[in-house]
Amino acid sequence: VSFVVKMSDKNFILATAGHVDHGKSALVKALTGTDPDRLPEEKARGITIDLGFAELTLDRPNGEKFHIGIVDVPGHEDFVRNMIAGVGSIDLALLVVAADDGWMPQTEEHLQILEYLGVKRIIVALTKGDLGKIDVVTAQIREELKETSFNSCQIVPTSIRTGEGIHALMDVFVSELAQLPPPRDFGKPRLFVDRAFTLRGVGTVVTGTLSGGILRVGDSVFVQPKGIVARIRSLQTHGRNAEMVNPGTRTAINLPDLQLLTDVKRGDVISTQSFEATSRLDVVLNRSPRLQHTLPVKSGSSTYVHHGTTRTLAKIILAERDSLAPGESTVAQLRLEAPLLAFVGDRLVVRDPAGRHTIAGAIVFHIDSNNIRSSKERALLAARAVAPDDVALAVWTEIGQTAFIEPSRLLDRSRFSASEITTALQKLRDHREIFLSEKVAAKMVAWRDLRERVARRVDAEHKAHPERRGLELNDLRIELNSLSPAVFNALIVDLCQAEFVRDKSAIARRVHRANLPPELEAAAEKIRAALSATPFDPPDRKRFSEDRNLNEALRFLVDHGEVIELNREIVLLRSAIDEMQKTVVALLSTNRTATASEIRQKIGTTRRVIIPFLEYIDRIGVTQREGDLRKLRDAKTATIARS
Ligand SMILES: Nc1nc2c(ncn2[C@@H]2O[C@H](COP(=O)(O)OP(=O)(O)O)[C@@H](O)[C@H]2O)c(=O)[nH]1
Ligand SMILES: [Mg+2]
Repeated sequence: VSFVVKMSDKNFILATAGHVDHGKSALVKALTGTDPDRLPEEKARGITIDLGFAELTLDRPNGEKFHIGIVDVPGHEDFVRNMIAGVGSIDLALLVVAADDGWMPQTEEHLQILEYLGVKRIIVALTKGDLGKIDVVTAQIREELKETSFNSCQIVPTSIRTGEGIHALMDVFVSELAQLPPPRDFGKPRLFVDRAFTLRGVGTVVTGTLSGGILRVGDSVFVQPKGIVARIRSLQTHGRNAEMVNPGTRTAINLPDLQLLTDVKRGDVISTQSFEATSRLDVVLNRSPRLQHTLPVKSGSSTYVHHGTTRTLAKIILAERDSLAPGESTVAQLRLEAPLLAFVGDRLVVRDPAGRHTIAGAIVFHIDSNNIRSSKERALLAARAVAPDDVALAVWTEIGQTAFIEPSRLLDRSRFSASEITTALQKLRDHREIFLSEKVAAKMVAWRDLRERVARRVDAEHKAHPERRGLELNDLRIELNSLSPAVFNALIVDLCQAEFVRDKSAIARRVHRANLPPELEAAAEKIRAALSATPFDPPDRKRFSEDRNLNEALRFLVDHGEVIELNREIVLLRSAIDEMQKTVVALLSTNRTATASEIRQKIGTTRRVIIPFLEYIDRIGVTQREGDLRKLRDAKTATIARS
């Protein structure tokens, strides 16, 4: 059978939910022809233990196709952990309630889990319709869902015995999926591994539901949280090879470089970027009002935190209270025993430390929570949990709590794309809320403070040293050593857009003109006199560094180009250098080449001076060294010199 996936096709993931024995797996088989119970133990016991998978392709009246990856979950209370792993990145849930049994404990628990995970839409299949009581149970389900966001969901009676409702259910799938946006692609694919196995001749294969972005054959991937690198040799979706796989697709990845279990196992995350895993998460923790007769969750208590297909023990620290009762929500920090690759906006399920009851849900609003400084900042960030799709809010609050940040790293671990974040940053810049350059984003108030601090410092330098060209950048860098080089450079560039200029290694007010104060004028005269007495063989520079005034005056003369520093010992008047250079050019224009000693004699200087001098004119591009000889660097210089 040739199978072509068209652009107009859409991929979605649907998962079952509901109490054990209510007919979930049988319904998946009736819908798809695939028995999702694949393990021998499942067949023997007639019960789903682990996740099962099937595929359903449905046509829309408009010719579009929906490819639905189905995840069948276990209903038994012992396997809720597996159930949570199956419903982590789904678009639609099929809540199964048997007509002969009605609403049962895991119907309830699964419903709460779906709510905690932010599932937006469900369909109820009222199974075993052949066993009666459809009206009664429909009324019961309506009553149970009354206070939830699913209160107007469709309830479809089905029976695998009579075939009733199977096609009606498919029609409802189509009408529901037609209303859903396609699974989000924000350029950060994550595949939460739900199976990892080895195939003979193929090697290690992992499977999972792909979310957040696209995977392609040949991609380098990271196995998180360990960060092991591997390459995708091939990709499959529902048994068919694919060059690339879209989000919302059941995906099998062949990663032959990896060793099963040591390198990769269920619960790991495959990503294409080397994101860091984190052990501390700031979350809004909420407890369903449906939880009755349960004890409050106490601050400091141990719990299981479920994320994607993994779970880890975690301590819950409530931010503003000692305990949390059903129906309440609060800001909390999760201190995880093992790091997770979590994104801002991710949803978590919290269970008791024995793994028997689901006690809360959580929305991650900040990762690496060590950075948060005050409870005020925490509250500001927590607003994200209320509006998880608000990229402007996310960006603004992130900037608010990081002094200076590289734009490409801002909210990299979030459910927003790089371009959404860039657009939000540019808007903030246009409104003058932030300073933004290629390498730095910062709150405008913080940036202005920094700019003013440097301005004051430059002004002080001008006042203290009017003879200097400005404040040495190296000195400033040391004073501002808490800034990263990128921030420092951005700051200097920004200052030099307006009132400031860079003058070699210093920064100065644009209007600043260095001048010698009267007390240094005499010292400068002394230096000029000493240097011009023997212009080609000047006194050692040390003579000018004994005295503070001489030192300052010399620095001024060097800054202004009146004196040239050949090295630590030798300084010459520019007029002397010019004359020496003219002599060299004239000599080399006629002779083409000359030795250092010939040049020295022609100029009438000493060995001490000639070598640093020649190196200097080499450096500035007048001459060029060839073994023991010097020649002019280019013919043009020679021509100009001759003419
Ligand atoms: N009479 C009747 N039995 C059903 C129907 N659907 C499922 N069953 C039976 O209910 C039992 C449990 O079904 P299963 O699919 O394993 O339930 P699950 O635990 O929810 O996956 C099996 O013996 C099925 O044959 C139905 O529509 N009518
Ligand atoms: Mg089952």
